[in-house]
Amino acid sequence: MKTLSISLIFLFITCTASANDGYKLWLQYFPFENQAVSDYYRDYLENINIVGASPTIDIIQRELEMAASGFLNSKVKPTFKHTGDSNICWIGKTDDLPKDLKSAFGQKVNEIEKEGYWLKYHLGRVIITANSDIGLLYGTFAFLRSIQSRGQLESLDELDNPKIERRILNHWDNLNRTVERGYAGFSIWNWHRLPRHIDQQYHDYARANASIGINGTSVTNVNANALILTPDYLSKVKALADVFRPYGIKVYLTARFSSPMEIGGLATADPLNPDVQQWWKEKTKEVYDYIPDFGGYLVKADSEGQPGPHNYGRTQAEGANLLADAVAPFGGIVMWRAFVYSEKTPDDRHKQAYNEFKPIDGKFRDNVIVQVKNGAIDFQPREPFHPMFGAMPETPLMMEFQITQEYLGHDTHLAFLAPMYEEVLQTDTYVNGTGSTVSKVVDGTLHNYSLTAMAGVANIGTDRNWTGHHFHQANWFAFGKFAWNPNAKSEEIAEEWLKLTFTSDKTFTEPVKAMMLSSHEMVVNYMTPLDLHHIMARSHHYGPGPWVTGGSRDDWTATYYHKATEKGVGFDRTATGSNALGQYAPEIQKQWGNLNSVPEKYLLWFHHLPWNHKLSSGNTLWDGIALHYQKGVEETRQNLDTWKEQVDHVDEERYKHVLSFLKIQSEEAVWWRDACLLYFGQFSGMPLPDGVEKPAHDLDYYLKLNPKFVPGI
Ligand code: BDP
Repeated sequence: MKTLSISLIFLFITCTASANDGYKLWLQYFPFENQAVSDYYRDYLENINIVGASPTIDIIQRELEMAASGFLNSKVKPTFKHTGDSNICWIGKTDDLPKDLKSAFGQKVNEIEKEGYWLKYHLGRVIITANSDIGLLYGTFAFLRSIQSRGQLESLDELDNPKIERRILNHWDNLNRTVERGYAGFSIWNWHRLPRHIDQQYHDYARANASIGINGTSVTNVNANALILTPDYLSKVKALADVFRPYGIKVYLTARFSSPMEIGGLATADPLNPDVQQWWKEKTKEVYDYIPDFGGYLVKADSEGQPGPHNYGRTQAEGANLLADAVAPFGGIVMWRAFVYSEKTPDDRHKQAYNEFKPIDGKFRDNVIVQVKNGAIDFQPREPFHPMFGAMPETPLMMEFQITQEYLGHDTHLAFLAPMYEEVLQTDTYVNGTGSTVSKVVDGTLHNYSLTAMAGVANIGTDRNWTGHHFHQANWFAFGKFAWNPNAKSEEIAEEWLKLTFTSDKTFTEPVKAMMLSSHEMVVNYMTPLDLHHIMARSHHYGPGPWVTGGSRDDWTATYYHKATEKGVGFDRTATGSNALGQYAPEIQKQWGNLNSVPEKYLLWFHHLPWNHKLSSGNTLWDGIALHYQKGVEETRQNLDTWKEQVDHVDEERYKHVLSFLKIQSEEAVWWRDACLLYFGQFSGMPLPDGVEKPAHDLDYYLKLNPKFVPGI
């Protein structure tokens, strides 16, 4: 048996010199770095037996061909057999397992679920088995990942099932191809050319998603346009669905609640009106005529100007059930967003969704799942988990993460979001006693939800590398990993992504992984330390705007959230304030409500404190804030140094691209620090502590900065 000398391979650098625009994402399949490595894997890539025939099996075969030609740097195609069991790489469904494997594998194959797979080394052979073609595709990608990261094949024994049933990207893409909160160019959906032109990118998109287990995509903005439900557009959506199907990806659409009026000619969209109900039933049947496996509707209602059941004095459940009844005969679902808050700001925005949804827990149809953002405000750099998680035992809840960086510096600021996702998922809600983590709510185990799902607001656009910043590919990748397994670990994700995308060389992966893992906290440091929040510039949210006040809505201003005065700063959400804290379990109320036990990372989210309040470090609150800003700035500089040290490990194109973005980030961290400290300093009246650099300009300078045409709105 051949074994791989791992130590050997780290001596070699895989991806220097040649240009790489990043289009291939984490599916680079770099050539093997030397003969020994090539000899070790070659047989497994060249002699493959795939049992079965289907469009998905064809995709598996193509993927293996691509991988082999990449790894082996040759045009020689692997030999595929579709019968027999002689080859050393065997891919086939559990029912087709050859006798010897069946008896060797025994009962364990029964642990493989619908979309799961088992990747196993057995007596010199690599076996990929599953119960569905999609499971085989996932297993094939797992196999290729293990080769890409130069794993030992002998130790392969990966039986993996997704813990969440629906793993969905949400595109906030408009029909005119702008992307709301999108910073990587325009929408990749070219509606004008569809359905007659099918761009190769649609296949590449599906392939990338399938490689990380994503099995759904909602292709249109939640601020929905009813036109998407007209025949013209449905034929375009059908064309996309046809491309995505063999990759195991279902299409979902956002439904505008007022569609019956806008495209149906009705006078009302009241969910209890029989004509409205009939309209949705017929419209939905039409959708299924185009797309027989259509996933269902995603709805933003009664929020930020979107129409909804409130317009008719109905509840969110009545609104959701209207659509749920329409999709039910076809097996569809409704993802009803909980991002509902009033135009009138009657109460702390933090409390509004919970107050609206909690009383209607259990009132939704079985095929409705309520889609809840990770936090109660809006995708801030750090938010405590949304109090709805754990509070709705009778209604399936799904997680909505934002992958695109609306509030985290847009595409030029490196922020690896996995630690942020992990932090939320691993927080204990305490609703069913200790250990009731958010992840257990979302994977359905805590309340036995029959439906489980996770959504990620995509960061994908027409930029050649898909995501603007090369490192933000890692956030798409990480989302896929958490959707598959909400207990995934950021560190493993970062390491795997780096190996697949750049190189397995530890002199590269170790420092760069450390840079990634600390990058989210770094952004929190220079933007919103100690959980200040929503202090970004108005509307486009690019750059600092702690001074934003007035205008159409109070809860879209910074002053509403930080409440800075000479007396102090922060939002009192304890019982003496808005008591949003009261929406959490008693254990959390006790811990987060008490200044001695509240984690400092949530301090100003829940407490309004005087500037001279003593932090655990012994610093005053003012000094603490200032030092965090300074630390964030220093970390961006450190990252520049770390990256410069990688010059020999990365192809020139990506090296320079990342370097230039890191420079922008470092400059903008200074902008954030100086603008915020000058602004808050007016209230604290305290000097900057030692170690914090003096701002280069006065506050007026920052107030007047007014970047034009910021993307994403
Ligand atoms: C906010 C965005 C806005 C979205 C909204 C939503 O600013 O563009 O439409 O969330 O999630 O984060 O519906």
